[in-house]
Amino acid sequence: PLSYPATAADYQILARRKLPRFLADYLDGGATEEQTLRANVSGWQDIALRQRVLIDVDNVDTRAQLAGQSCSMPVALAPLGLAGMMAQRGEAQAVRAANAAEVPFTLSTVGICPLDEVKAAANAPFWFQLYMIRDREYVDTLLKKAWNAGCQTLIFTIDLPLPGPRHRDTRNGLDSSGARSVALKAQQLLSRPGWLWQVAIKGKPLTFGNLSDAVPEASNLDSFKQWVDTQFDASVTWQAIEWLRERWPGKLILKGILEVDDAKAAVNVGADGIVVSNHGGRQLDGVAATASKLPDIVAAVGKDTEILVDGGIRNGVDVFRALALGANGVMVGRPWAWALAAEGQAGLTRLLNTWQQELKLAMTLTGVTRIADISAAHLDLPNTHKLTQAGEQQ
Ligand code: HOC
Repeated sequence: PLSYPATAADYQILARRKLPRFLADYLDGGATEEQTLRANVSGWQDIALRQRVLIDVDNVDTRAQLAGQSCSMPVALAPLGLAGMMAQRGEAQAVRAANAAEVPFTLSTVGICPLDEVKAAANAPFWFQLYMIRDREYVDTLLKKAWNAGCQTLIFTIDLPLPGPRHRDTRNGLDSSGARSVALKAQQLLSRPGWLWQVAIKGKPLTFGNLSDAVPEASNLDSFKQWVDTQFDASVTWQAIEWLRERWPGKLILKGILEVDDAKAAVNVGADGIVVSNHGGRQLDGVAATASKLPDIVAAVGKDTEILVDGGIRNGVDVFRALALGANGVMVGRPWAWALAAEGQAGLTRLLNTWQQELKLAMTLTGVTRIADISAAHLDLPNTHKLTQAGEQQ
């Protein structure tokens, strides 16, 4: 049965009440005017479904495979920087919730809990996300650590040659130009949840996951953020995939593809999958919503590679919409961190269960019983965008 809180919107409100403003804004915010951030959400909402009746939908199955892993539904938790600050030992709680809901969890390079802590908390393989930081030896070590922690899927984020302009972060002093002011720090300290107070009072250091060894003064958020922001390597090209392939024996998924030509290039370099993504509207404001870019990419490369999509997906019906446009699955970002911030592991498990129920309901009322059978035929698309089946444009 459904109960309150359950939706991403419920959890966003509760998360904002609990988190210090700089963290809530870091999570919620996007680049520049946040137009793409909003467009991502409305891009899905604008797609109508076709209600069908008197079809045998007694046995609807939401199960699917993502990167060869069996899941209760084709939804994976996206990598989120600093996610582990949204709740105490946040990523460890999140991986337990993901395991309970049987969906893959992705640990970010700039997460808080280190790989071995997440491994100890997990009872299924999780995914690791990579930023190509300038120190390649460190990247090499990270890849080995991730593989040894049982990660079989690497999500390589390719749309962050440098951090996007996040004005909320600048307003809150969480940017690469300098530390938060003393007044701001005091205000933020007063609004900290209990466990962050503990950190402040007892001087127990925050750890910065897998980067702890690499970052000078890594117990300090300001210096961590400044160091990280200088580490993104804007000189990375497609050749880096070859370098990665030599070092990563598992599946390789490229995250941050928005154009057909880049999707084709990803297939050509042998990626096992792609994530159609604009980084949740956090990088180049003004690029199109992922929902509007997905169909052309599916048409161009859908048969050759696994396609995930993220950005603005807020419920199980949005998951259905993405699958109907030809995605093999979705990655969810902010909603999982909202649920984690609001209610920890239990909240995230509940959010994921709600999404599964919503996906099942969408399948039931559109008359489709298996994930693989969801197609554009279940959407009420405007004539100009009509698809005969997933990936084939008229
Ligand atoms: C302090 C770490 O994916 C984001 C992240 C990347 C930035 C890392 C900052 O905020 O979009």
